Order: sequence, then C-alpha cells, then structure tokens
Amino acid sequence: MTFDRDRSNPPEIGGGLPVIEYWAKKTLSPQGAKIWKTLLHKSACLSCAWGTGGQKGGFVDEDHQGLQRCAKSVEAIASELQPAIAPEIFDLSIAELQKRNSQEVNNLGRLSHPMILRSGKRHYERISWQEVFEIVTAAFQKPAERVASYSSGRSSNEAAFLLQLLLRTLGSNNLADCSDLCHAASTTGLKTMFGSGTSMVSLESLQHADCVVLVGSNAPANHPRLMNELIKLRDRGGKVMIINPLIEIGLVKFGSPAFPIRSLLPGSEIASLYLQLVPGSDTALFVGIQKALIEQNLVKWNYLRNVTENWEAVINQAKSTAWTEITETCGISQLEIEAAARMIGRARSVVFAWAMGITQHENGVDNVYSIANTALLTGNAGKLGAGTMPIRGHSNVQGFGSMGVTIHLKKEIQQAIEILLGRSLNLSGGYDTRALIEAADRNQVDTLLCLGGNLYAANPDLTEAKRALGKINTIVYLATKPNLGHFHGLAAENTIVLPVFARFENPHRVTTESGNNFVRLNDSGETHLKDADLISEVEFLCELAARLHGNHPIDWRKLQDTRYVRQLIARTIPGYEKIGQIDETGEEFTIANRVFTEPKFPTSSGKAKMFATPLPTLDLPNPEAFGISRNIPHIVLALGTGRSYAQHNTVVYQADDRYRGMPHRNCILMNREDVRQAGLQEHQRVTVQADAGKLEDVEIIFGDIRSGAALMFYPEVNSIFRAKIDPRSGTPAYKRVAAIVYAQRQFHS
Ligand SMILES: Nc1nc2c(c(=O)[nH]1)N[C@H]1C(S)=C(S)[C@@H](COP(=O)(O)OP(=O)(O)OC[C@H]3O[C@@H](n4cnc5c(=O)[nH]c(N)nc54)[C@H](O)[C@@H]3O)O[C@H]1N2
Ligand SMILES: Nc1nc2c(c(=O)[nH]1)N[C@H]1C(S)=C(S)[C@@H](COP(=O)(O)OP(=O)(O)OC[C@H]3O[C@@H](n4cnc5c(=O)[nH]c(N)nc54)[C@H](O)[C@@H]3O)O[C@H]1N2
Ligand code: SF4
Ligand SMILES: [Mo]
Repeated sequence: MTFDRDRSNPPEIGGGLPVIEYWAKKTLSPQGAKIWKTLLHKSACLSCAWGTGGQKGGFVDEDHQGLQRCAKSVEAIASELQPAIAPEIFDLSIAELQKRNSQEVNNLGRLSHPMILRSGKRHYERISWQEVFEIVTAAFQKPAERVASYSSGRSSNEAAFLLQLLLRTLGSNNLADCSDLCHAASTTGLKTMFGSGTSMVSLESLQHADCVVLVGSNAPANHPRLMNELIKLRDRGGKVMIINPLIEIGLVKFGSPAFPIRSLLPGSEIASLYLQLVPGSDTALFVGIQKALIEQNLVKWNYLRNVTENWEAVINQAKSTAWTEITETCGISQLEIEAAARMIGRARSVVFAWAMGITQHENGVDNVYSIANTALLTGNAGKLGAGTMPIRGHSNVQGFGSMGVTIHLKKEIQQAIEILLGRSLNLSGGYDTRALIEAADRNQVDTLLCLGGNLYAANPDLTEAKRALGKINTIVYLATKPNLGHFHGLAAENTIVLPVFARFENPHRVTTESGNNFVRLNDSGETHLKDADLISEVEFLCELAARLHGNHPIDWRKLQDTRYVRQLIARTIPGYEKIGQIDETGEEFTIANRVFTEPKFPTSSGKAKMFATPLPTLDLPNPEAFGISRNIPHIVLALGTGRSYAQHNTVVYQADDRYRGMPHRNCILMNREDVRQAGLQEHQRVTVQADAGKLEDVEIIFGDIRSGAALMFYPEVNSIFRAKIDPRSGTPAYKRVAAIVYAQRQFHS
C-alpha cells in the first residue's frame, strides 16, 4: 500500500466532525432505514459496556440523559445488518479462506446456516440441526474435566446463566471467558480489597465528582459516551487527570456530537493534567502520588483508621520508597507527581477510572491495588461522586461474571445452585482462558463450546493458539458473523459454526448488565436475514442440556422461555433479586450492594483491605537476545498492543486509525527521537520481532508516545509474542511486550 500523506495528518481534536460524517454516511446509506430501526429498538447497545438503550429507548441512558449513542454503536449495528454470506464462499477451500484478513472475513456477511468442517475435509459444508445435536451431545459425554467453554460478553445474562449451569451440571468448572484477557485484574484486586469486583460508582455518582483520574484508557474510541461526562465535569469546574504513555488526541480535546454548538467543532478541553509515563510503571507513579500526599499532609488519617485495614503497610511503603526509585521507574518528575497529588488531595470527590493500560500487565493486580490505595488514602471510596471505576469492555461482559461464568464461583451462587441441583458442585481446578489453551496443547481437552468471541485471535502467540485448538476433538462456535477463529481455530475432528441471532433480533426478551451495574431489558426482535436458519443461544443451550441431563431436577426445555431463566437468576444471583419482576414491571435496575456511597464494604470486617504494592522492574532485553546484530539499525522497545479507532476487538471495520495518523494496519507508532537515534526514518519499512515471531514490512509512524514505547494493533500483532501472564489474575501482559524494531535487510543492501 502506498502511503497517503494527507491521511497521516491526525486531526487536532478527538471525535468531532468525522463522527457526524460517519453517522450520515451510514444512516443515509441503503442500509440506513434498518440502522435507524435498530438504533430505536429497545435493546442495549451492542458495542461497549458503558451501556445505553434498553427500555428507555435507543438513545437514553439510565440517568435519563438523551443523545447517548455514539458512532461505535452504529458501527457495530451496521456490521450485524450485513446480508447473509453468499453460499459460493463456502466453495472456497479452508486454505483459501485462511488467506483473508480480519476485515475481509467480517465483510463476508452474517452466518445464516449451521456449518461443519469434518476431519480430513477441505470445505465447510451445511449440516442439519439434528446432526448438530447428535454430534455435540456425544462430544459433551466425555469426562467432565475434558469439556470446556469459552465465552465473550456480547451475549445475554440468560445465555450466560444457562451456559454455566450446563457446564456445572456436567461437573465441569472449565468456564473460560474473555474477561480473563481483559478486566480479570480489576475483579481480583477489587474483590480482595472491597469484597466486590465491579465499579463502585454509578453514572449518577460520577456526575457528582469534581475530579476524574483516567488511567490506561482510550475512551474517545472505546467508550465515547464517557467523554460527555468528562466534558460536563470540566464545565462545572472539575479536573481531569490522564495517565497514559501515549497522548491520545481525544483525551486532550474532544468534540462531542451531544453538545453540537459548544463542543463539536471547537472541541472541549479534557485533560487538566496529562502524565505520560513509562508503560507498565503505573504502580510506581501511584506510590509516588501516595508519598506526595503524605508529604503534603493530604492523607485522611481518620478515614484510614476507621474504615480500612493494613493501611500502615501502604503508608510505610510509600514513605520508605526513595523518590529517585519512583521517578526513575515511571519517568515522571517529582514536581509533576506532587502536582498530581495536590489535584487529587484537594478535590472534594475523586473517581479513579481505568481500562486495559492498567490490567494487561504482569503486575495488573498491583496496578489496581495502587490506584485503590490512593483512593483510600484520600477518603475517596464509599461516598457520592467518588470511588474506583474499572471501565468494562464488551457490552455484557460484566453480566457474564455476575451470572457465574467464572472459575472462581461466589459461595452464595454455589450454595444456591447446589440447592437447585440437589447435589454438590465440583469447583476444583477449572481453566481460565490461558489455562484452557495450555491444557488443550497438552491434549487435555476433548470438547469446547465457544459462546461468541474469537478465542483464537484474542490470545497471544497465534501459532500456539492454533496448535492447541487443533488438538481438541470437537469445537462448537456460536456466532453471528464469521471471524478468523472459524478459519484458523480448527478442531481435530469436527469444527461446527452455528449462526445465532444478534441481541436485537432474539425471539425472546433478554437482559444485559452494564459496567456501571445497571441491568437493561432487551425487547425481542426480528432478523433481516430472510432465508436463514438461525438459533437463539438460549434455545441451543437448553436443547443441548435437555439431551444431556433430561428434565430432572431442572426442566431445561421449559427454560427456553427466558422468563423462567430470570426467575432462576433472581433466586441464585446476589443483587439480582429485582430481575424476578422485570417481565411484569419492565423496571430496569441497579444491582444491589455494588455502588457504595457509604464507606462500608462487603468484606468480612466491613472495612477495605489495603495491600502494599512492590514497584515493578521494567527491564528490556538486549538485541542479542532476539538474535539481532548490533550492526543493523535497531531499537528494543516496550511494545503496547491494542485497538485502532475502527475495530471491535479482533474484528476490524476499517484499516486506518485517523486519530493517530496510522494509515493502515501494518504500522508501528513510535517516538520521533527514538526513531532518529536508532538510525531509522519515518515511513521506513521495518521488521518488528518479539519472542514468538516477526512482522515484516511494518511502516514507522511518528506519534506523541513516550520514548522507549511503541504501539501496534491486535489481532495481527498477536502472531509475534507469547506475553507474560499476571500470576494473580491470569491476564496476559499485552501492554508491555519486549520487541525489537530493525531495518529490513534490503533497505541497507
Ligand atoms: N470501538 C470499540 N470499543 C470497544 C472495544 C473495541 O475494540 N472497539 N473493545 C471493548 C473492550 S472488550 C475493551 S476491554 C475496552 C478496551 O478499551 P481500552 O482499554 O481503552 O483499549 P486499548 O486499546 O486496550 O487501550 C488502552 C489505552 O491504554 C494505554 N496504555 C498502554 N499501556 C499503558 C500503561 O502501561 N499504562 C497506562 N496508564 N496506560 C497504558 C494505551 O495508550 C491506550 O490509550 O473497550 C471496549 N470498547
Ligand atoms: N494483543 C492484544 N490482544 C488482546 C487485547 C489487547 O488489548 N491486545 N485485548 C483482549 C481483550 S480486552 C478482549 S475482551 C479479547 C476479546 O476477545 P473476544 O471477545 O473473544 O473477541 P471478539 O473479537 O470481541 O469476538 C467477536 C466475535 O463475537 C461474535 N459475536 C458478536 N456478537 C455476538 C452475539 O451476540 N452472540 C454470539 N454468540 N456471538 C457474537 C462474532 O462472531 C464476532 O466475530 O481480546 C483480548 N486480546
Ligand atoms: S459509549 Fe458504548 S454503550 Fe454507549 S453508545 Fe457508544 S458504544 Fe454504545
Ligand atoms: Mo475486553
């Protein structure tokens, strides 16, 4: 691809007119009427967990604010409204299909019929539902510890509840979920500290904050409506602190279509203070902020004594860590850290929000602890307008956790299910996502059910993922659209791809839970796919369970009526009692005991438990460790991997990222000075290599990124690295991959 200079000039604000242009282009297209119909349908937005839609209508959030739909919602809907895949596509052999990239695969259209790739065959072929159930039922009759599921948070609470009940009734605790790759560090960290693993801040509470500290999040692209809250906070005189190794233009200035006159064109200022730290060093920065809070006498001692435990360890650590160690680790000066501490310590109520820049590290849980410790030191947990707020990913990923799709099942849920089944559950072992891949690679998994997602491409080391999945006998993918996993994540015997309804098409009502703990009711709908043979996830799971377990003690076929599933949820899931009446009242609700406006927490003592957080050691290997000679121009970097503006996780919608000036997918965003010192140039094609492989012909793009750091896009980049794993949460360190960038041989020969 030739480089288009115009496209490399990133805009000076995030959001802005391009968003409106995108809306207009999509909603005025031939597909436009269907997009509008779907936007107005009473169901939750498909895209991110910020959450909007549901019974209040397409554009209204739980706080009754209007105009709360962003272009990302349109992007996700447009993708599901594609026509069915042309049947001729399946005349192509699997080898030919494997040549397509993520965007091309997504653009094939919607899955419309059940398909199977049988062992030894080169083509996917149609299969009847009868044979599907015969094969899958037989596959699930393997020993329970050799049966597993993986899920992704686009599905409903009802499907999630049934999935875990099905696996647990079998005796399997192998419930891997995309959250293992995502916010597991937040769940683990917050649960041990506060006794609750989700955000303690509601949307309403956020609106009472006068300071937001936003860490490791690219909200302008991934949670755009959060930007409206930041704009309003700045308008009311509040402060926003951004902590990120990369200057994301939308975090500096954002033009929001929700405020067309004052914000859209000029853009609203977002960051009051932008701390561009070394990737992976957040714990050091927060320990520094704690040290400065102590030195500036801004610690709330009475609060610490009354409502927290082990605060002395945190105070001692901050006091005894030298300033030089802190500043050398995080690369932020003492002066800036002191300014940050002043901003936090002097604010009335501070919300600490974070996303993948915090969790996807080898010390992800410590990162979360260090943020929460800072909140506690300043009395910012358990009051209106303050608290810890992990910004969740998929639109219902949090609901999956609540429904018990986890290898760490809550005691209360366990007891309730044991009463339901009349016997005890097997909760030993259990594979999270990384453990599942490793177990499969050791030949310990026979059968895998994937409820959505793209297990293959979401993992690090795609060669390993492919090999491991290839050792599983039967893999069943339930999906709305084809993705790379359906063509690369192939089982040893049967790979079955089953087409399901999208959220707004389901023949029954379902519910979803947002990252702000709000439960939405989604109306039933219709699909635009006319001659298709789709199944609802709920129907599939109930039919499979009925064939496996009969109708006692649970009448599985009756659960195809989702009202009965909600009755079971009301009886088994803590905080979800109100779902028992939702069919009659239509009343959506905030889950009980999650949002804290008093400093009383659901831990054994009622106090928050604090933990000291060791500073990370952030070394990078020598070029020789990669087998690269020092004689060719090179640089070893901390490579961060994540999303471009126009993709949803492993699904690419558009190749470029206009806000970062990256014209195509095979780019690396680097610091200008790093490039110069390495003897390389902008737009030069280089090789990027890590511990599992290399990508060639990668174009260097200059960006405002911290020296020593770089950015590339997943899923493509997942082919080159193995990733370190946070031992406490199981999450891969996608945000700090040791990589070498070097000149391609031909450039110098
Ligand atoms: N449009 C769209 N929306 C989405 C998604 C999508 O793919 N597309 N995905 C959904 C999902 S599942 C998720 S999990 C979320 C992801 O939402 P984000 O977490 O915002 O997404 P990432 O692309 O992973 O970007 C993380 C940010 O962390 C910064 N960062 C990297 N390393 C560090 C570090 O060491 N410290 C700090 N402080 N910052 C760092 C990066 O520069 C980047 O700005 O979005 C959800 N919403
Ligand atoms: N290098 C790198 N890797 C990462 C990350 C990173 O930042 N860097 N981020 C990680 C994170 S945070 C996450 S969450 C994972 C994402 O991992 P996954 O959640 O596994 O992947 P997605 O790409 O979101 O899955 C998309 C597919 O879901 C299916 N789908 C969509 N809607 C529905 C539905 O309603 N029902 C069903 N059954 N299927 C549906 C479609 O077939 C679509 O192709 O990736 C992780 N991998
Ligand atoms: S912010 Fe998230 S939930 Fe809200 S409309 Fe945009 S994509 Fe949907
Ligand atoms: Mo995620």
